[in-house]
Amino acid sequence: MKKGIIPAISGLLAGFLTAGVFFANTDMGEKTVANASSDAEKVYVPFGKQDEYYLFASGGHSGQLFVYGVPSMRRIRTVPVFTPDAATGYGWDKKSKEMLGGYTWGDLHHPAFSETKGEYDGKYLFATDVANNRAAVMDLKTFTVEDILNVPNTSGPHCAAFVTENTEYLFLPTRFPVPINREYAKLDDFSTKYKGVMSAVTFNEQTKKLELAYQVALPPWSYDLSDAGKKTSADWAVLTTYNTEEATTNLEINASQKDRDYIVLFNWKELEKMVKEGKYDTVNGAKIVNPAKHKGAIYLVPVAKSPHGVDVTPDGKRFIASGKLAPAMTVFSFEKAFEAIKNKKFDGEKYGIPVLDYASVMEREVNPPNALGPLHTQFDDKGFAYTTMFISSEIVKWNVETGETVDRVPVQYSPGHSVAAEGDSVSPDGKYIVALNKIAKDSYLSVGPSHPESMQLIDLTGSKMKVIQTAPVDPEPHYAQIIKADKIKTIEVLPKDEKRPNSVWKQEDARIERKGNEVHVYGIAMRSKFIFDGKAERKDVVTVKQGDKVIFHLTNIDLDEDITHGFAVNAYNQNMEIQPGETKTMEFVADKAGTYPIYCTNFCSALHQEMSGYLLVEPK
Ligand code: RUQ
Ligand code: CUA
Repeated sequence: MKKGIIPAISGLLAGFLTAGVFFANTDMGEKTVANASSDAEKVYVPFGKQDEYYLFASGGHSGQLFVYGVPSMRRIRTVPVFTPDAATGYGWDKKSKEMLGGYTWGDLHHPAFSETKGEYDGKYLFATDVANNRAAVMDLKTFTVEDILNVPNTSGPHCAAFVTENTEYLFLPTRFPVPINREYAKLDDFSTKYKGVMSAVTFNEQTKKLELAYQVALPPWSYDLSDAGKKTSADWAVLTTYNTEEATTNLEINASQKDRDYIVLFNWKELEKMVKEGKYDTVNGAKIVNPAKHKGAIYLVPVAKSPHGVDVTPDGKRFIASGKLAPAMTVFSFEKAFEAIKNKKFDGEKYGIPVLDYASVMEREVNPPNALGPLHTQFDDKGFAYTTMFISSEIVKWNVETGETVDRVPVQYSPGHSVAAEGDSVSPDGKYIVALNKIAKDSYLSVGPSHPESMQLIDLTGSKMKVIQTAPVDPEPHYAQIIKADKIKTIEVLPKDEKRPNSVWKQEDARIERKGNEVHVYGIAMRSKFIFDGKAERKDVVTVKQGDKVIFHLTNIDLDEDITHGFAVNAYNQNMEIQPGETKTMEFVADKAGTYPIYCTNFCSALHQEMSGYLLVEPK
């Protein structure tokens, strides 16, 4: 059965993987040097003009999302998602503080746009947190996070997020198997008590909430990368696995023992049906499907050991796996897989899940000469695939139909992912691809031992691929998605809504109400003052007693583009931003007596320095 699986030259390659970056590119030909004039023109976006695309890059363990313009590669925004951010006060105001749930960091991988009929629809962006098992949704009207969901029974949803063709689900398979409910269990009981839980999450556009729909108890393996099917394969999705050896220590060696791991191929429509029919166990409120008990939705496809990326072609006909420890990409056919399932071409079972016969599903193994460390594949509009080579530091362009290599371009250095314009949709644009490099080494002015990493913009429109721009990114770029700029419809000013709870729109309505030991301030921020009490002589002063809970509800009544106010309480560790037309709430206990200046942190007018007031806390 193992015949046909790419021979693993794992000892050698494993050595390259760890040592790879040191020789990366030295034997791969010339270093890319942009041609100063013609390339500069291609990336120059003159003042008054805008970039053609937005690129949303994962901020990794900063827990944030970075927004760049393409082709200029200028960073235009940092959107805090899983980590508090002083620049926007994210994590201090009531809503964001509650969403973050006490966590002070996150590890954001793999952003994914919402889709309609397989096209990015420009409405939402989803992301997951490998550090603390969360999923988030960002509203692209405001570039702010709407909801964060804590996902139970899972640890490190690296293999996410990927959305189905009409954003029915986003899936979060686990990287680290853990017992259900993360209960204590000895590592000796790994194979019986630990599970690789995959979660199906839905997003409700009305309530703007993420919800856990169901989970699947997969074998106790590590799930790495994933992709949803498209068109004829739209009901299906694929995940790569590693450590099917079930090693519990020294994974570097022990998780690479077998010649093969698997791709999990599953039908989410079928799973949805099973859940509707009650074919699940309820554990702590989560509906968990057991694939050994309820068959017909999940299959395993053998693949060369320790695969990393798996990517579905834009036409939905194939999925391509890349191997960290195999020097090749393996092309599989969905159609062949469906046939094999129909004809029960199985090669045994694992944990009750049928294993499909490799030769019946595999179409070809693609092995470009001297290309080492294939990780991820993207696509253009002409049937070409672009695979990043971590070890040989290049992007290889190849023909999906024939497997033939057509072009290759060195990048600086060690690309993990790359991202093509509209690359994960059913219709990639084919104009640009950006290499997301893990190592920038000598690319920028040195800032000491730790360097920023880099993203390199590659022009795909000429006869040869060409690097035409580079931008630092810090920390390392995990994944990114690129969307046509005109698909995103932001709002510049939040609508004046007099019925919005706690909002105040007229200065005379600003007031301070005491309820027991709670002090509620219904105030206004405007150029260039705070009004907490519209009837008081000193309208910008709040006086409370030590131990009181103070609740500020502040509305920015400047309905003007880019007039954002800040609200900070000096020496009280409180800070938030209030965007034009927005109402924000901040609450804290005034446990320190004394005199505390309040000031606006966002430069908003010539008299911004005058936008201040006082919080007076009378001693007990
Ligand atoms: S992974 S370098 Cu976090 Cu996306 Cu492949
Ligand atoms: Cu408001 Cu500065």
